[in-house]
Amino acid sequence: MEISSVNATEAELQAYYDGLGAYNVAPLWTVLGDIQAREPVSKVTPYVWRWRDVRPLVIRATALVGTEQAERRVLRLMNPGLGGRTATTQTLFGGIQTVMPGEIAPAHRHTPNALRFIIESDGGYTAVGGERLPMLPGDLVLTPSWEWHDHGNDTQNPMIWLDGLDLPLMSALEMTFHDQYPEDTQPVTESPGSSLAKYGSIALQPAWEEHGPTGTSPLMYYPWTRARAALERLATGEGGSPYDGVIMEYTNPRTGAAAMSTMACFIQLLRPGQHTLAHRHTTSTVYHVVEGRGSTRVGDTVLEWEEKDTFCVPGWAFHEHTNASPSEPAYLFSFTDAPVIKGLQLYREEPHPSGHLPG
Ligand code: 1HN
Repeated sequence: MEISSVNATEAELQAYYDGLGAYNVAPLWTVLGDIQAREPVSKVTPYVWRWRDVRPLVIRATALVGTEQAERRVLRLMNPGLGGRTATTQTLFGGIQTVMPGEIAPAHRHTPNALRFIIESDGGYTAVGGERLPMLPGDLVLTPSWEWHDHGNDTQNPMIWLDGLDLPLMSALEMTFHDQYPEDTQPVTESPGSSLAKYGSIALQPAWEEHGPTGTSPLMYYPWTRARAALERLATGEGGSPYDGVIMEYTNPRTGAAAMSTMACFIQLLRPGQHTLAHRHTTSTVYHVVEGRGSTRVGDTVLEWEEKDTFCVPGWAFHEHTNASPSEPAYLFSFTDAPVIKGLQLYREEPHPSGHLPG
């Protein structure tokens, strides 16, 4: 037996191809090169959404639409490579949400998992599991799949935060269910601080509760004061990762696994002047600059960032970070699709062969 070779004329081939569409069939061999690329080629463009541009747009929206018109007043961070899809990377969505003084965003639940990383606020809350969780700058609040959640601003100043959702993944899976709560707000059944007291006390966990396997964290609130203190403490001793500096993951305290079933969340400190080595991995990432300024080189693109900017890095793209300040640490929050990629046993990671990207 041998590999066969048949020589049809162009006209014969074209006539054949033209006749296929009517039966909803199409040749694989004309597209196999695209389908079977040697490695993933992401359509995601590395991109920075600058706070100095986005903040005025977000504030302007508050004068134009209320939470009556916009159940969630969110500006979507649209990846320029994804052709108008509601997507910041191919699996992750980032948006900037505002809740103005006196406003509430009514209670609902949906299958997409969501996280909130607070950018500006004096207080206010997201209610989840019957508890009103605080939302101060740098805090991380989780609203996992199918949990009722409502947001409220009982302060004098705007609340602005980064929403992180697995929306593009859920749309690809056609797995979006959504439900409206019969009231604007869910009843408050837990006292302030309950989630943190129960699940956030170092490695102590309530012993009377069932510890069944759970994909999502029972802890819904990770305060900035603790995250920052943990990083600062570690930065005095540990070298951290050569690719990410001192980086810690927000975990599910019961299992040590990622905070949510589809998204992993991280906080990292880049030391003054630190220039990390380059690597790549099959997870994509949305970053938010909590403090500091610097740049992230992604392939031959340089993303310059400063405080409150949000940027994305596609999967399987080499990237390295630089903290531009000689005296101050930079703090980056990020979320990735790692639980999905790792759960499907598709995680790969490799260092750049030269250590750093050229340029
Ligand atoms: C949503 O429900 C929220 O609950 C935020 O705050 C952003 C983006 C797309 C679809 C639903 C929220 C969202 C969202």
